[in-house]
Amino acid sequence: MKVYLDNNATTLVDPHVFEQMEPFFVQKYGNPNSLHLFASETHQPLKTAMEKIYAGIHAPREDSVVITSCATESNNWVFKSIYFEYILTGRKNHIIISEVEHPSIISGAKFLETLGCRVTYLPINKEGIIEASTVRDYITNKTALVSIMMANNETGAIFPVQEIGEICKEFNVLFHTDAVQAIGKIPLDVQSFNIDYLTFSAHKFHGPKGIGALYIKKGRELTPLFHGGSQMGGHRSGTLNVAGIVGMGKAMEQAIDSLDYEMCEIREMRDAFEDKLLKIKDTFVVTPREKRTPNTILISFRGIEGESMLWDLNRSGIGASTGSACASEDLEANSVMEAIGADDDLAHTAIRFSLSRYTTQEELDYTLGVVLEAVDRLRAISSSYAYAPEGHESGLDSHHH
Ligand code: C6P
Repeated sequence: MKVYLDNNATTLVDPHVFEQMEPFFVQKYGNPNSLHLFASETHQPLKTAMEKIYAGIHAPREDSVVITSCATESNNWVFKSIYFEYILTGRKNHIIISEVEHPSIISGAKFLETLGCRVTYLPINKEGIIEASTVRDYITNKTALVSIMMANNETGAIFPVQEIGEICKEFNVLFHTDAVQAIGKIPLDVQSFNIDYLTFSAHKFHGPKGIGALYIKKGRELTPLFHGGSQMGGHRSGTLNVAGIVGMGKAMEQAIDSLDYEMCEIREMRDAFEDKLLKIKDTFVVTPREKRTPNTILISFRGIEGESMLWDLNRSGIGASTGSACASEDLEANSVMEAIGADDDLAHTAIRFSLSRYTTQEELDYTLGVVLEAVDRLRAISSSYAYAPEGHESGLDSHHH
């Protein structure tokens, strides 16, 4: 049996999405900016797709949704533009992010530091969540941008973005949120959340890879990252990825349509699976489940290196991860576990299971069996488990009490 439980890394392209994209490769391949019939036949499908994308995030018509190649590009664009508009000109010199943002934000912030920008990395609390009040504590009149993700990719922790948006509005500071892990999992509304910029990526919600977007509120212009032709109103030049946009539109529509299923059925399946995993001795989950996206579990098995567990799972056809896919080759401790102050042993033992609307009960039952066997096998040969102090269930005691 093959079981895919790494849906926070990427998702399968929904067959309906694929079906809608297909004509735009071999049949309707015109460049939308050309002046002939091959171009015109792409116009209506593009318009329909854009309408679905606007509707999905509740963006009013007057705001912009600029198509990019992925969330990484959208995030980079915001940071580099802030540099050109505020830091370079000397108007401001400070940005605030959380210490558990995706690498496409953290690396962007670190790059700005080399250019003279001051960066505050907000800590998460012991539940793995940013407290909105900490944003208020660190805003100064030199703060150009606050960038806090809507939901964390590793734990699924949902951050209080609405409250943070209000604080930013009160202090007249621009607010960006990386909503990559939120679309299709929790309700999202750019208007009531006071968001200036919002990032997302189609492949996280059953759309294709290589297409994403940045929402930009009216009046909050950005310096383009790509200068060139007049595509996307000159905000982001380059020939449009027609198939990708059509696919992202359909995927967004379906993500919104299946939100209830995600919030009820997937959540129930996730919770039941998690209950069974937590029955295993010396297991530990950071964020309470009601404060998480419905599909995600980050669980630590004391004494078992995350990579060893992945190996055993993989041998049995199960795909999971130790955290963010793009950080998984470095064998470092899980970044969220480190941020909450978990001891070194525990920080290396996290496994992320992320479900999707395609996940079945049968797959979870099978996975549970494999996990149980792996825990027995790996703990039997684990020296760190043999010597683990009695009663140190979470590994957090020394840091938080
Ligand atoms: N996170 C994960 O395994 P791209 O690759 O550009 O489409 O998306 C990047 C990205 C940005 N923000 C967040 C919150 C994300 O989770 C991701 C992708 C994957 O967690 C791959 S590293």
